[in-house]
Amino acid sequence: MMLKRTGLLVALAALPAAIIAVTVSSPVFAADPPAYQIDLAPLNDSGSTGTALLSLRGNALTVWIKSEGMVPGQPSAQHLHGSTDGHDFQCPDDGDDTNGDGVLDNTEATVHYGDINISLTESGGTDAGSGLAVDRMPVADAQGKVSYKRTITVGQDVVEHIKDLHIVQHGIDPNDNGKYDFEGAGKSELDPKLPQEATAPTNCGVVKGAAVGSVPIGGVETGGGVEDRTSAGALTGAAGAGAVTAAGVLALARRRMVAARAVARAGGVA
Ligand SMILES: [Cu+2]
Repeated sequence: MMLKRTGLLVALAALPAAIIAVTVSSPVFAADPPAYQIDLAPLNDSGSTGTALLSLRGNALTVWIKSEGMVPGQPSAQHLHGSTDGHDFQCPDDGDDTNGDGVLDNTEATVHYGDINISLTESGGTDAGSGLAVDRMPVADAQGKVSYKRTITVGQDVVEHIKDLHIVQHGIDPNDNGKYDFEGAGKSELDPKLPQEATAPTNCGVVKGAAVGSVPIGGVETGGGVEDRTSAGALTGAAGAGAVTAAGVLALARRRMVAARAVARAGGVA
């Protein structure tokens, strides 16, 4: 037992050195920040949140997603939405429910977050045509958590416009019965054989700092740009080294989220 623990400590102690070695010896990463963080925020009053990381190694895009507040035991369709031709799409909010039926459906949301660019399936095709391949999408665990990682070969347009893409996860449960059913929100406008609950977006997130390199909206404060570069740099060092460290970044981000919520709760009581 003692020996095992010592071994683990030795391995952990060696990790920072390994990260530095990989980062320094990899000019690609030094020249081109390879990793981008996305914070997933709830849509449709779902309460679903998460953190994702996009990492580029040439044309190999690795996507990590950790999210919670998903519908337990149900598949979550998830995609990279947006455009690679310079159009600046953003996440919608619940006020974009233009038909006023109380659900922000995918068609209403697509006006804001753009079409599916890549379907984040667990196996097989990742094209837009796989967008509703729920049999190949990740399934939330009993606690409503989704954990996803996949490396996908992408086109050069995606590499060059990665900051213009964003992650959307789908699947809501407004009638709170723990499954996708037609009673909660009727039929999906995308496919009447699917419940609206299965296709409506549950969260969305844009690449952090994307506005810096994209179309500026309004007056962007100079301070914001500095902050964005700082956080991107922090990710570059850790996530560029590989899967283990990127997972660490996700874990760190989650801890920060938990800490932030704890602070918020404490503030609320005080
Ligand atoms: Cu989508």
